[in-house]
Amino acid sequence: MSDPAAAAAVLAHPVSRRSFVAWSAAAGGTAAAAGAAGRLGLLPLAAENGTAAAAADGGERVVWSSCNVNCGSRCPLRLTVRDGQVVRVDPDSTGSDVLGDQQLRACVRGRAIRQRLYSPDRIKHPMRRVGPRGSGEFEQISWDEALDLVVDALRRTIDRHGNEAVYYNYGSGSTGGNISKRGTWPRLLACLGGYLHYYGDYSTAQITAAYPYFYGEWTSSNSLADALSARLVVLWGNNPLETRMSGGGETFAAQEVRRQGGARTVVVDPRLSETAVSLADEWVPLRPGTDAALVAGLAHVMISEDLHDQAFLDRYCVGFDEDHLPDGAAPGSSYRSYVLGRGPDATAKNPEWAAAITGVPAGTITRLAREIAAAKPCAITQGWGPQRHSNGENSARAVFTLAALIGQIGVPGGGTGGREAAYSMATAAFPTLENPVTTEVSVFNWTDAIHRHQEMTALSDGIRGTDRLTAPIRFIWQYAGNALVNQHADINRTGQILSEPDDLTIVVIDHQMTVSARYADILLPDASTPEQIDLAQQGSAGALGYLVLADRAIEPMWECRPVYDILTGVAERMGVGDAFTEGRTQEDWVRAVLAETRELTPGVPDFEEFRRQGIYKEMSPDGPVVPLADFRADPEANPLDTPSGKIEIYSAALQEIADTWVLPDGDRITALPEYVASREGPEDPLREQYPLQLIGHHYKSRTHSTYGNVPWLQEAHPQEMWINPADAADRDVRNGDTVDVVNDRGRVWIVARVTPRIAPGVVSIPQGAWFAPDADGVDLGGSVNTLTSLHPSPLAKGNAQHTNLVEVTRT
Ligand SMILES: Nc1nc2c(c(=O)[nH]1)N[C@H]1C(S)=C(S)[C@@H](COP(=O)(O)OP(=O)(O)OC[C@H]3O[C@@H](n4cnc5c(=O)[nH]c(N)nc54)[C@H](O)[C@@H]3O)O[C@H]1N2
Ligand SMILES: Nc1nc2c(c(=O)[nH]1)N[C@H]1C(S)=C(S)[C@@H](COP(=O)(O)OP(=O)(O)OC[C@H]3O[C@@H](n4cnc5c(=O)[nH]c(N)nc54)[C@H](O)[C@@H]3O)O[C@H]1N2
Ligand SMILES: [Mo]
Repeated sequence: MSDPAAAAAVLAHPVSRRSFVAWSAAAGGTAAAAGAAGRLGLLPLAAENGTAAAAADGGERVVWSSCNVNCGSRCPLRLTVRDGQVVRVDPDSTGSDVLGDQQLRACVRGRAIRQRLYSPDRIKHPMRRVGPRGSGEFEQISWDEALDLVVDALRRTIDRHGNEAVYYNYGSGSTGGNISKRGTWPRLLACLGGYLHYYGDYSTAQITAAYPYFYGEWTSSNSLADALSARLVVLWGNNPLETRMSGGGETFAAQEVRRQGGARTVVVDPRLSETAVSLADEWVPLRPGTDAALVAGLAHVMISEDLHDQAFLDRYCVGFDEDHLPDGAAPGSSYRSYVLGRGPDATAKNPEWAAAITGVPAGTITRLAREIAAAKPCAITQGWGPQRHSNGENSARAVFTLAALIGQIGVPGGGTGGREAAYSMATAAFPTLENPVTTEVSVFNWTDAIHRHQEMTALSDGIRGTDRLTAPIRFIWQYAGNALVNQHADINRTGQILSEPDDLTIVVIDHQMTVSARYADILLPDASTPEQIDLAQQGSAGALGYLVLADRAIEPMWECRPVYDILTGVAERMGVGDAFTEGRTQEDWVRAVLAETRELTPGVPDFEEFRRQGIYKEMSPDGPVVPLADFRADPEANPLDTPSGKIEIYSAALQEIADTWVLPDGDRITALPEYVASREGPEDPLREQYPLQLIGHHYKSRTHSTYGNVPWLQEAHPQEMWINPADAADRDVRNGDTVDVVNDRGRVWIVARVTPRIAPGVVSIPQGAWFAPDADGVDLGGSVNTLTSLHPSPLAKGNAQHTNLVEVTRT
C-alpha cells in the first residue's frame, strides 16, 4: 500500500520532486536535465529557450497569436516578443465592454501560455521508444531517422492489413488552428489510400447520436444573448461560466443577459457550478443521469394540470399523444401514456416517482413545472454534462422534449433545449480531401478494435460504413490529443490494451511530454501555436463572429517543427509530396485560405492588413440566432429532416434499432425519451459496494489535460474532489484530507473539498488532470479516467465518462 504521508506531500505540492523523478526517467538525456532544472525553478525562462535565443532581433514587437485549445472559446493573444522570446502576454485590445462589440479577453489559461510555451515538459527532439510501451523510456533520434521509421511502419501496416488498420485518433489540442488543425492528417492519409476514422466526438457523442431521431439534425438552442427577451432562463447541466471562459464569449453573454434582462434563472446540475453561483436564482441539484426522470415528473404535472402547449405538440410533433403515433407503433407508446402510466411499465411518472429517483423534492418538481410552463418565452439550454452518461442519449432527448412540451421552439427568447448557438461567419478551411476508406468506429470504442476487431459488427458495436471490421488497428496517429490514454476511459485497462500487440505502431505528435506521449513508439515534437502562422478558427461568442490571424511570434525552438512540415516530410518519402502540399508552404496555405474566406465574407482584411490588425470581428447580420424559426413559421414548407418532417418525441427509427441491435445486458435503446435506470446509475445494486456517484466536471485550471502542467494554474485552481458534508461526515473526512477513491477499475488519492455545492451521494473529480501512478498503481495525479469505464453508451457507443460508482475513504 502507498504511504499516506508521502502522498499527502505530493498532493499538496504537485510540482514536486516526485513528478520530476518520474519525468526524468521518462525522457532521458539532455531533455530530462533541462526538465529537471526547470521544474525545480533553477533555470530562468531565457535559458530554457534553447536555440531560439540566438535569433535576437533587438527591440520589442507585439505579435497577434491565439489560444487554440479546445474550450470552445478562441482567445486572441497579443504576445510581446523581445530577443526572440515571448516576454509578455496581453489579451484582446479591441472593442469595448458592450455586448456585440465585446473584447475577447483571454481567461487565466490563455494568459498563462508562456508557461506552456517554455515548459520543461516540452518535447524537444524526435524520439524512439526503447523501454516497454508506456514506460516513457525514449532515445533521441534525428528527424531523418524518425520520418523513415514512420514511413516503414505505415507501409508495413498497409501491406499487411490494409488501410483500415491505420487509425487516426481523436485529438482536440489544436482545434482552433486551420492548417495546424486535425485536418492536416486526414489530408495526408487520404493521399495514401485512406484510414479508419471515427464518428462522433468525446464532447457530444450521445447528443449527436440522439439529434437525428428528434430534430433530424444537430439543432442548437437560441444564442445566449437572445435570452434578453426571455422571462425564464433554464440552464440544464449547462455551465458557460466554466466551459466558455473567454471574457468576451458565452461567459460574458450569460452575465450580461442576467444583468440587463433580469430574467429569473434556474440551474439544474448536481453541482452548484460557477454559473449557478453567479447567475442562478434557484439551483436544482439532482442525481447524475436522472434528467429524463426529472423531465417526466415535470411533464406529469404539466399534463395533469393542462399546462402544456397542446397546439404546438399537435402541429409540430409526433408521438406526444396516441393519435400522433406513426403506423406500426404499439398502443400505449406515446409520451403522454408513458408519463401517465398507461404504457408498458404501468407506472405514473408523478412528482413522487421522480423525486425518489432524482433526489429533487416532489414539491419542487410541482412548483418548477408550473413555473416553466407559465413563463413565456422560456429559454431552455442544455450543456453536455447530462449526455456524457450511460443513458445520455435519452437525457438529451428528454430536455428537448421539455422545450417541445412548452412550445418554446423557434421563437425569440425560447429555445430547442440544445446547447446555445453561436454565429459563424462564412469562412474557407484547409482542404482535407476525401477519405477513400468509409469504415468508421465510434470515437470511443476504438480500443476494442485493437484487441477484438473480429467481433465488431454494425449491430453489436455500431460499426458504420460496413457490416464488420476486417482488420485490427495496428497504426495509431495521435496528433494534438491526449485521448490515447488520459482523456480516454479506464486508464489502467487502456494502458494494458495498448501495451499488448507487438506489431502496433503508435506515433504521437505533441509539444508536451503527456501521459499519452509516454505510450508512443515514435514521438515527434510539434511547434506550438506561437511558433507558427495560422488562421485561427472562430470561437463561440454568441452573435459575434471573429477570426484571428495567429502569426508566428518566435521561431520553433529546439528541433520542433510545425506539423505541416513534418507531414510534408512523410508525404515526400511516400511519393505523394506534391499531392499533399500542392507546392505550398504553410504561409502560402494561410494566404490561400484567407483569399477564399474574403470571397465568402468580403469584410475580412487582406493578408498584410490582417497581420497588423490581428483580429477581425463581425456581428451576425440577423441579430441573435434563433434556430428553427423557419420551421416554426411554416412547418410544411420547412420540414425537418426526420422521417415525418416533424419533431419526433416518439421515434420509429429508434424502435427499429432497439429491435435489431445486439446490446449487452442492461443496455437499452427506447423509442421515447424515457428514463433508463442504467449501469452504475443511482439504482444499480453495485451501490452497496460503491455507494457514491462520481462525475468529473470541466475545470478552470485546464482545457482537458492541456495547461495541466502549468504551476500557476495548479496553484490557482487546485485539483480537489468535491464531496458533500454529509457524505464526508459519514466517512470521517474533513476538508483538505487526502482520500482514497476506488472502484474495480482503479484507485485515486486526492485532496477532498468538502462542500455543500455538490448533491449528497455525488462526488466530482475535475476531469483532465495528468495520470501519475505510484509504484502501487495508485494515481496521485487525480485523473478521473483512472476510475471511468470503457463500456460505451447504447446508441452512440459513446463515452459515458460521468457515469461511475466509487467508494471514498480517508487515507
Ligand atoms: N475550463 C474549461 N472549459 C472547457 C473545457 C475544459 O476542459 N475546461 N472543455 C471544453 C470542451 S471540449 C467541452 S466538450 C465542453 C464541455 O462542456 P460540458 O460537457 O457541458 O461540461 P461538463 O463540465 O462535463 O458538464 C456541464 C455541467 O453538467 C453537470 N452534470 C454532470 N452530469 C450531469 C447530469 O447527469 N445532469 C445534469 N443536469 N448535469 C450534469 C456538471 O456538474 C457540469 O456543471 O467544455 C469546453 N470548455
Ligand atoms: N472523464 C472524462 N474524460 C473526458 C471528458 C470528461 O468530461 N470526463 N471530456 C472529454 C472531452 S469533451 C474531450 S473534447 C476530450 C479532450 O481530449 P483531448 O482532445 O485529448 O484534449 P487535451 O487533453 O486537451 O489534449 C490535447 C493535447 O494536444 C496538445 N496540443 C495543444 N496544442 C498543440 C499543438 O499545436 N500541436 C500539437 N501537436 N499538440 C498540441 C496538448 O499538449 C495536449 O496533449 O476529453 C474527453 N475526456
Ligand atoms: Mo469536448
